[in-house]
Amino acid sequence: MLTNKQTEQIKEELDNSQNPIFFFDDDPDGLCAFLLFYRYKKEGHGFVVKTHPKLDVRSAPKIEEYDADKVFVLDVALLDQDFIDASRVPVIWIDHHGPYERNKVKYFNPRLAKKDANIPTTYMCYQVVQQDLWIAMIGCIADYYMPDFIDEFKKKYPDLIDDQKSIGDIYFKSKVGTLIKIFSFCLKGKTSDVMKCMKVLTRIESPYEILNQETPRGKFIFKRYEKIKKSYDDLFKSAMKEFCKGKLLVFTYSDDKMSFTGDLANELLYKFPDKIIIVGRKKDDDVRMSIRSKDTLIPPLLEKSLSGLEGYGGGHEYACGANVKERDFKEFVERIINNID
Ligand SMILES: [Mn+2]
Repeated sequence: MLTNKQTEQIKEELDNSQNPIFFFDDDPDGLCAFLLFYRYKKEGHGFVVKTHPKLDVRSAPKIEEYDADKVFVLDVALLDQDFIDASRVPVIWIDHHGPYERNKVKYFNPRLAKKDANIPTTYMCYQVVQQDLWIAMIGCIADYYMPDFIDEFKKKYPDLIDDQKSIGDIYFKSKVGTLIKIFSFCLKGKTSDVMKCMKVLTRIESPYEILNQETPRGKFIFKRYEKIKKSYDDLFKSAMKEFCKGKLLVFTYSDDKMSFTGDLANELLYKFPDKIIIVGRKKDDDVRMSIRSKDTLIPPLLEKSLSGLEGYGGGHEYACGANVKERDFKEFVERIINNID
C-alpha cells in the first residue's frame, strides 16, 4: 500500500488540479480507481485504455484536446516514455504492475519498494480519497485482494456479502460479485456505450440504486448488464465442456464482438482451482489470452513458452495476459504443457 507521505502527495496533486484527465485500464480495478478519483474531484475527463496493456503516444493528443492541466494514469501496466514526453503537463502514474523505469513521471507503485507487492490500484486510490467504500470493495475483490476495510464494509452493507468469507466466494456467490460483473460489463462493447455507462456510474449514489433498479439510471446499468450476461453465460457454458489435458484448461472462442477472456478465466479458476486456465479470443490473426492459476507462477512459464514465437505476455504472478499469432497457438499450448513441472 501507499505510505502516508505518498497518499498525501497524490491527494495534493488531485486537489491542485482544475481539469485532470484520467486514463485507466479496462477492467474493474481500473474503472473503480477512476470512479474513486472522479467522484472525489468532480472535475475532469476519463478514458478507458483500449490499447491494452499499454498507453502510448497515440493517446497523448487528448491531453491538449481537453485542455487538461494534469494527467492521471491508473492501473495501466505499461506507460510509454513517448506518451510522457508528449505531455506538457505533469503525469502521475499509479499502478501495481512492473515496475518499470521511466523519466519525468510521478510514479506510485508499491512494487518499487517490494518486488512482489500486489495492491490493487483501487485500494491505493481509496487510501487517497477515503470515500465510496462500496466502489473500493468492488475493485479490490475483482483483483483478488482482501482489503483491510472488509469489516467496515460488512457492517455497512451486510446483505452484499452474506456470510461469504473467501475472496472467491465473495466474487462468485455474493452481491459484491454481481456488482463486479456489472462494472466489468459496463466496459464491454461500443465506445459510446461504455462512455455512457461510465458517466452514469460517476453519479450513482449507492449500490442498491443499481441492484434494485431504484432509479432510471440504476435500471439502465442493470438492464445492460443482463443483456451482456446472456452472451457471457453462453460462453461460460461452452468453456465448462472444454478440453482438459492434465493441469491445463484451454478454451478459445472467435471474435464476435466482446472480450470476456479475463472474466471467463477468473470464473473458470474458481470452478477449477487446481488447473491452469487459458482463455483465448481469436481476433484478426491473433489469439488474445487471459491466463490464471492459483499456485503456478505464470510469468516464468510464459517467458519459456513464448520464446521464439511471435507473441508477448505479462502481468501479475497468478494472472497474466498474452498474445500469440493464431498459427503459433497450438505450439504455444504444447509448450505450456511441457513446461509445467
Ligand atoms: Mn489492477
